[in-house]
Amino acid sequence: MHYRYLLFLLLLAANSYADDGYRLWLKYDLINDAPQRETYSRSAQFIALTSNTPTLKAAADELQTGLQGLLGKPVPVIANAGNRTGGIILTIRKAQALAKDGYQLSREKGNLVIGGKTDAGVLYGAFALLRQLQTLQPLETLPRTSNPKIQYRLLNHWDNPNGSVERGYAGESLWKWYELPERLDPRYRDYARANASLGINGTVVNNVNASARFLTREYLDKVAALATVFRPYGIRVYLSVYFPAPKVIGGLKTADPLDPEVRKWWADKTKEIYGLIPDFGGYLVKANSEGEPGPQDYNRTHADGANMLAEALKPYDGIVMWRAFVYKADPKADRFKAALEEFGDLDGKFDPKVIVQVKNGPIDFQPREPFSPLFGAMTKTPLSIEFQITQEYMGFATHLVYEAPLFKECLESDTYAKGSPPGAATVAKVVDGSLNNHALSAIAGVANTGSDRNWTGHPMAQANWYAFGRLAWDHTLTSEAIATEWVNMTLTHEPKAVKQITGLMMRSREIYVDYNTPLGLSRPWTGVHFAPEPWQNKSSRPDWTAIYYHRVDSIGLGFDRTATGSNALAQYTPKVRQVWDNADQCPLPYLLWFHHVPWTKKLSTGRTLWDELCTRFYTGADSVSWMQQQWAGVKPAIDPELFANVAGRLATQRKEAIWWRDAWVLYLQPFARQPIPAPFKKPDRSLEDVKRLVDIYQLR
Ligand code: GCW
Repeated sequence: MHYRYLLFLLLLAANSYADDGYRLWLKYDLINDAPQRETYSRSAQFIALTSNTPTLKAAADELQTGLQGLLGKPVPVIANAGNRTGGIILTIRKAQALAKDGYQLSREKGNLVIGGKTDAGVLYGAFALLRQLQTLQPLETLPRTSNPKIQYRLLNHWDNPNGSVERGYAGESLWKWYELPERLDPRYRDYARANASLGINGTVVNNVNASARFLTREYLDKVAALATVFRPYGIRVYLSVYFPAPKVIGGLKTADPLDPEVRKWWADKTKEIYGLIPDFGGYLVKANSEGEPGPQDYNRTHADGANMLAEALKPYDGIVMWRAFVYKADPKADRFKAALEEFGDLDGKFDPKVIVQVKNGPIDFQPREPFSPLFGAMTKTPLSIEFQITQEYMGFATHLVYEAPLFKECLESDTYAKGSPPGAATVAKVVDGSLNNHALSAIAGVANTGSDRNWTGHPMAQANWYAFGRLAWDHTLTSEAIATEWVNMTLTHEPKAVKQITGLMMRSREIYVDYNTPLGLSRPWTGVHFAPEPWQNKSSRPDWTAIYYHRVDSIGLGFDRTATGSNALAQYTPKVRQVWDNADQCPLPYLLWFHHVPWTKKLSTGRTLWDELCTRFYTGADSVSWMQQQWAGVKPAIDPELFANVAGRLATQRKEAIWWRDAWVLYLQPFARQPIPAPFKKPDRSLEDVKRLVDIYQLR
């Protein structure tokens, strides 16, 4: 049989396998557009490697696999292009326009050149070229230069030594601690490829609620083994540390950060780590937060703790990421204000190797939060932003919520820090270091990956990993452009279907907010965080109840954070305050974050608060049917297994959206003492029915 024919049959067979989602967006299936294939093929007759570093080899490998799949023809890797033309050249270059990790795609002397200032830059360029082809963009759009806007682009894994993942909904941990360091699961490499394809360059492999075990030699060997797999892909490993480790595993009597023996312990431990992992990235710390120990146990400050670790890292190229997620069990306090109250005075007191890592919002990864006031207030300290990719408060792995609009909403928020004009001091500009001229810049996403074959449980949740990575590289990309890319690479090229799915994704977060926490409601409390349980009023601490957050009473709903209430608004710059301070002008998405609003108050929509809430709950839940219809409409363009997976999850989402709507309206109605407005119908179950459902879901 002619080899071309055989190849064709093989590709056909490969493409007709049911899609289990394992390949993520790196699908590399044959592209269906013959002229496009032809143009690219002419420019991809060989791949020339100008040097043989592991990272350049990884780039060549990826291109070879990718092009073979996409173009349906083998592409040889050669050592030197010599005078040959019509190929791809991978090379390090010193171009002015290139920042560290940046890449340049250009056409030079009959070849396609992928240049980077570093090996990693070339690798990112190789992925960019593949993306260009996967999204069917013509080669004519070259040359192109792209530099990352943020230096440290990290995933944070909340993975435990026993294989469980805190707030993980896609199976167990990816890391098989009991097999490491001897066996390296091939999946580690695919994990690294996926991240490198986005420009993610670091991974914190263990939970911020950290076990001291990770700093023992036994576990460091395991972590070092992971690092060997990640290294060629430009990914450095980091560890979350348990602050009292010097006591727990070091046998010291104290973990006081100002104690010389403790400092020496950390210096020695750090040296040991760098001996095993020469490119170790550094430490992430959750201290004096939710019961985790920290420097305050010794009457020291967060800065004392962070600076001690920075000192230990001084001889090496590593950083400290110190989390600002802190709040005390004070019944009179407003948790919203806690982080700035503890960190504000420390601004300017951190070692240059320290980045303070701040969650996007002041409370905790709610479906919508205002941006954290720290971003506008701490100008002397580099601040990293922490987003949560895993859907702790967003329906786990059953609800389809595309998160890019949430990420963007926060990044584009204006802090008006330092009296800046509109648009000059957005959260993005604080985080990328440009506003305050910081040398360090970082962004972190709490990973949604797990041992499920498709990595993220919900197939569409892959888009959230993807979107986080793309925005970490370039926060100016639009949510829609990212969704379009992802759909093209992952689901289908059929133009109508691409448009329809992108449209569905773009509306999904707003729909979720409507049936979950509309108008600025929030719903954290201690527990599994799946369904809203607005009636939850008992806990070991007041700020771990639901009533603490929504403040319902017979007069109205919402948390007064103006001067008549907790005055949390005073933590923002005056211009920001102005936007949110007045209940008549406050944008509706944030209303109940800042105001206790009477049930009968007329809102800008013309409806009363109660009627508006009901409208949102009901239309939100109904919109899930719209999502189902949209999905049903793209069936012919989608792999059947994947189609059925998403369709099934949407049906569950619909059921739960109605349940959650019912939970809220049935709970709130006795306070509002008003009927459910037409055309909506009163739920046909009772509050007791709904509560029982929640109990069942929480049975272990
Ligand atoms: O929202 C809370 C989560 C905890 C998490 C904590 C944090 C890792 O419910 O599971 O702990 O945030 O971010 O530290």
